[in-house]
Amino acid sequence: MADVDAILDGAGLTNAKVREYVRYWAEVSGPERIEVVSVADDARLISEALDAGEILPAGEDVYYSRSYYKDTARSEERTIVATSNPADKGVYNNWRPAAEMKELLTGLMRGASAGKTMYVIPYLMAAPGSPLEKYAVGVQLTDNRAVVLHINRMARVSPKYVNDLEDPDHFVRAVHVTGDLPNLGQGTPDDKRYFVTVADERTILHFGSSYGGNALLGKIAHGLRQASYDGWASGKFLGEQFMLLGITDKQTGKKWHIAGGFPSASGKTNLAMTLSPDALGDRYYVEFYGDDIAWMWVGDDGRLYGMNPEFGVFGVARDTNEKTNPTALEAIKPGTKAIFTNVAYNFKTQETWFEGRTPQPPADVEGWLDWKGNPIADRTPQQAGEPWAHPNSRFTTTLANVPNIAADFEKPAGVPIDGIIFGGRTRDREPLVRAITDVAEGVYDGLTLGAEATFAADGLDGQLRYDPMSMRPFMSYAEGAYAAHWLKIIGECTHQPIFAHVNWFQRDESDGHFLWPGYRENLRALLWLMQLKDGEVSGVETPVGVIPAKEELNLDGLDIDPADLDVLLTIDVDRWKQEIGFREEHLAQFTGLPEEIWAAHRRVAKALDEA
Ligand code: OXD
Ligand code: MN
Repeated sequence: MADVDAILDGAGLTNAKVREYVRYWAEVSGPERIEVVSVADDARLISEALDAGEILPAGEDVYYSRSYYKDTARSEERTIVATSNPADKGVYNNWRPAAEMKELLTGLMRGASAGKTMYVIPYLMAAPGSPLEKYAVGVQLTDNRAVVLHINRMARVSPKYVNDLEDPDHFVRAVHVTGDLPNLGQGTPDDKRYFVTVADERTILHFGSSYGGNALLGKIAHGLRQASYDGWASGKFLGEQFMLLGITDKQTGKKWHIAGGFPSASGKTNLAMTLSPDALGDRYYVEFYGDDIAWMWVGDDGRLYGMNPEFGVFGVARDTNEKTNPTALEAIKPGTKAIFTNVAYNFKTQETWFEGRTPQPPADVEGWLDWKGNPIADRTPQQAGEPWAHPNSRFTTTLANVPNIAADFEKPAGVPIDGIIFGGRTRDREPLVRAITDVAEGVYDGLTLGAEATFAADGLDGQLRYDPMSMRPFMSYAEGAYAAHWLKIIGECTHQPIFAHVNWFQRDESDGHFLWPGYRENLRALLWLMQLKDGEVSGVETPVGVIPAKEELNLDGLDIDPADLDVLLTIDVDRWKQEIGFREEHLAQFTGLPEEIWAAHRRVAKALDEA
């Protein structure tokens, strides 16, 4: 291996603590070469990756990559949060002792980068100058060039972000070693993959994957698990799996910002990138800030502020089309330098395709390969119905490629948050929108967020898979302390955001059709919420929050069956009473849940009993 110091000198990486960290892990994983990355290297790295066949061209300045076929999604069972304090063990964080995990991971990583290049990627998960900048600095080490290309799109990358730190030791150490993918026993009892965040040491050790959700450490492990832990440990902020958007009413000049958590497959990216419905003309302008992560803190003016720490979007490709998400399509068009992963690819025409992109796959199958690289033309009749793209196939593109990216998305001060919304895919019970003005009830609603699961075999049909604040896979410390931290941060605001629960997925009981048209029309529910916050409408009080009076919802130009609207704006008290029982069991798992949350639960239960 070349002289590490000479390489770091050559790259202008001067932080002595970073250099020590790079030397240590280079000793462990034993790469053949070391290279320090800056975003300015992207074009060269793209061309090297093309030459090596690690990525393929997918049109002008757009690329295609395929991950190993057993390595296409996040693995929750293999993901662990480790600390030195057993009290950090929660229901969802898979807690293990730090010392045990560091030893195990060091063993797995030892010599595992032999023959490869170790890329040193100094990054920042914030706009420079952000009040949270100190928590946003990290250095990822990876032995995978395709991972580097993704990080260049998802984070701000340059040695300048780590050189002049006030405390040179205060950066996240994020080590990624891919491992020998065909020999890791994925999904077997002998699974060798470990994705560990040693949260109290701000060290991330991921071994055994090159799929973005396991390998882009700035995003998934630092941006969420580590940030959520740091926010709690410092008492200063919340790090959540939230989208963030802005709405401007051009007629009144008002601008609102809304952040919100949605469990996966609940349309978070589509909502984040939404446009105003055509029928509302050009009165409302919707701006995109982020589709997956928000860090939120209390500003000097007593308002809650938020920002998206990411620099790009790592979105699910499936079902992205002109109707569901036109802005995403713009963000991945030729010239954007976007990277597709695990979609179908035509090696003759360099086109890509995924389910839901068009109603039918391309009619002429010549040249088309499925996500595993197998020719579609060779499929047997039995294989004919198999998807062309992996259901978790992705696109990766920078925020600036999204046409309605907010003009101030890089403003270090962040933006004031007016509303916090939660929403899952729920076929009944949840109305279109219910607003919650009490903070404890809002936090309670977030903790009991869920998305519908059909565990028919277990007799749990119709129950929710609870996903507190949509953070279930990213929870880094005990849930009771997490709830207390939420109450503390929002409680410190002198101007509190309004909470709400939204549901675009209610269905008709008899024929199953969706009662609400969804997509761009969802803006109508958000506009009502902001009007409620501003005192322009008063809504209808129910035991579970305030819902719109029918005449308050702006339905201009919307073709909706009045009977469907009735159901969307009603509370099914009996279903809710049943839900209260499930919630009680869910919350009872959490140790140390603040009394305010239990009190909120009891208030809602009592109001339902009296309804
Ligand atoms: C996720 C993601 O897996 O955002 O949640 O990629
Ligand atoms: Mn996510």
